[in-house]
Amino acid sequence: MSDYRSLKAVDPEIYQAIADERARQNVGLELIASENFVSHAVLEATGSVLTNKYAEGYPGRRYYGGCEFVDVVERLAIARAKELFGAEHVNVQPHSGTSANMAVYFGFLKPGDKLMGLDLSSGGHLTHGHPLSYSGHDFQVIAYGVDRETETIDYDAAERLAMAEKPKLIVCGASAYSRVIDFERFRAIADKAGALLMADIAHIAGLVAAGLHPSPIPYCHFVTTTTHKTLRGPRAGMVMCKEEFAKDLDRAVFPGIQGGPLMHVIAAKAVALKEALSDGFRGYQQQILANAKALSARLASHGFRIVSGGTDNHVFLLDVRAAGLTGKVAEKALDAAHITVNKNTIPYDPNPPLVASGIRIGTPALTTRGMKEPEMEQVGDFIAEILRAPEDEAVRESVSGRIRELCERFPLYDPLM
Ligand code: DSN
Repeated sequence: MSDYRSLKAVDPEIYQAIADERARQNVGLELIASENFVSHAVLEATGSVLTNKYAEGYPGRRYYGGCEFVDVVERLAIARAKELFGAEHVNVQPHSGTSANMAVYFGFLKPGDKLMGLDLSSGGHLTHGHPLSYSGHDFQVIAYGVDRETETIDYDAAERLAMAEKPKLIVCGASAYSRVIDFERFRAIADKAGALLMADIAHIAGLVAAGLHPSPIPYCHFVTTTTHKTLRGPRAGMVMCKEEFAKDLDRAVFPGIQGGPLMHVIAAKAVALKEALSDGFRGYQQQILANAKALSARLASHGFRIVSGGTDNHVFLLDVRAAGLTGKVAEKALDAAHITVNKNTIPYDPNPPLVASGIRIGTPALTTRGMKEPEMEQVGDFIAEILRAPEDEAVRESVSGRIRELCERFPLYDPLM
């Protein structure tokens, strides 16, 4: 070769965009519940020469030569995931949570089969049967929801639905749900209805790994997850299952729905899983929970309604109608002040998803920066100030300045990295 020039020299535009994004991450308050900041070690693995390697197949059974080192990587990732979650079988190749879910559907359902999942507007995910996703396109979808009063999953109604419809697969798990999910109850419903059960723990995987949310592993035939949310790994997915489904699951991932695995990302997953097995991870997850409680309580003290009255996990939904706003306006106003959240429908929302009546707030990323309850109270005050005066430039300037100072106290990535 060899072009040893730096990214800056080869492609200054991309270099600059990355530098700008690093600065944005450093100086803003990241409250998107599904985002986090990975360690330098995870970043290093993600940016490694493993990106060059084709490795279709599985360790020891590849369709390409030269796989001896990537086999080491994938075996380590699998072993660590098994140990962390207590799973019988793990496939670490899914590129994302969406492909992890797709692998289970592809492997164990036929087009037209009945799939039962949590409705998007109740906090479910697109891949749990939304009509615009492959999951809603290929399967006959039956959606369960949350109770209008408690805004928590209505297990009795879900059971009645399952008994009436007899789905082939029930999906439990959520993208915007702040309460504990009762996997044992779901298993009882699935058994009664003769269904398979899949838990999608993309959001709560770190809490489950740390023993701070009940584990779905004993109850579910399949457990899917992303690796980049509370688990704090690279952007990717993973599937766990009982041994009896292992062969069909692996075939569904490759060659069913994917080709070559992203070995650099699998290496980064292995690193993140090692971090999750290390001392300190449980404390980190405990702080995520404490921070979510502190932040939601502070916002409630400012007169905002928290959906379902609070949170048991890393996330909560804030009903912004109290400030006369929509989620869309709130997201934009907060973004302008360097507070990043996403608009989100709330249960039985009168507004469509692109407008929404709420915002979703999560604490994993700020917790990674080292922020604790006192900082959460400050952050709650910043959010309330902005939402009360979303158009006021003086307020925005003032809050942004205080956010800059706060972020400087909790540095993230080395600016020269
Ligand atoms: N987009 C993710 C989230 O924000 O929850 C789920 O795919």
